Amino acid sequence: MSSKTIILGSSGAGKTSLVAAIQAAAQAPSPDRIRVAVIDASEPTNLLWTKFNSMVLKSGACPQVATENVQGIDFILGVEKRPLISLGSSPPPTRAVFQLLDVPGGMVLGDILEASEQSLQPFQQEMLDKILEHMRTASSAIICVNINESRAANNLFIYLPNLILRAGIDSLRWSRVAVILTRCDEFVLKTGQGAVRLLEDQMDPATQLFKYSGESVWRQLRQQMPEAEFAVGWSSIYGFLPDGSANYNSETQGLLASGPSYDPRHTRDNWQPYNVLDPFIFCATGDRRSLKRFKPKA
Ligand SMILES: Nc1nc2c(ncn2[C@@H]2O[C@H](COP(=O)(O)OP(=O)(O)OP(=O)(O)O)[C@@H](O)[C@H]2O)c(=O)[nH]1
Ligand SMILES: [Mg+2]
Repeated sequence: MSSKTIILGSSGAGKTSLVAAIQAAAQAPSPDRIRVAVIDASEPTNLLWTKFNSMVLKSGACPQVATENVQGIDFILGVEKRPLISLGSSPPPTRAVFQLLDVPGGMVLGDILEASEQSLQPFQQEMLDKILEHMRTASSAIICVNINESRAANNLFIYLPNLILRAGIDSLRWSRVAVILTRCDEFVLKTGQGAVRLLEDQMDPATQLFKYSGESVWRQLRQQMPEAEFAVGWSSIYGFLPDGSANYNSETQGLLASGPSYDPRHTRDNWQPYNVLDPFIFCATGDRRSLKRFKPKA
């Protein structure tokens, strides 16, 4: 199974963070019968993961600098579905091969798409060409939306139709589109212990998404890719504590325990990224896990 995937989203939507948290998420206990392990990763991908994990352990926070160039993230996950009742040996894990392209949201969904072709710097043109090529050959897309930002700040919805047009209306072959409402810890921070329950039981992610994006952008995508499956869900790299409250401290902009008396043991015991693997598993296998299917009206 393989998934060539493009990750899109405005600057600060949390694309790079989502990708950086994959290894930590794979090491955390699985919430359902699917167990995921990293089998292999390219050198730059390993470096991204190692830096991210050690930064979270050392300081309890993981600020990312804005991505400046397109970055290939390549890895293989082993995805194993444990049987309900174990009868001897379980089937071997399925290998899911990922070739992702992380994109600098600020530069692409803004400066580059606004400029005329003639005025693009050579490095910008090269970047745009790489992105369009990856979009054309990808089998799926992950679209990150920072659910805490106002609609105006989510430039994505202004520029996505233009980007798709440039890739070529008939040349996209995405069979799966995962829309991820990122930074959901901040979104329900004030709810305290009921935060996770509020997200999972009382908030429909598709309804929240449409409040930001409207439906027309998804309608357009669906018309171009009638076979594609669309799914939407929440994610958080900081995650939630066992009592259901967000493991996030808005003052330090890190894990709840970050700050002057930070103790890495707290992170080791409590840090569990939330739904971070789900878009990747969905893109590679079609298993939606926490994601909900949504059908933009045709
Ligand atoms: N609270 C919270 N903050 C997050 C989360 N994910 C990312 N962030 C923060 O959001 C900021 C932006 O994250 P990035 O991953 O750099 O965003 P990006 O989409 O890659 O942005 P560009 O590279 O500029 O396109 C960083 O400071 C992250 O620490 C999350 O799940 N929860
Ligand atoms: Mg980035």
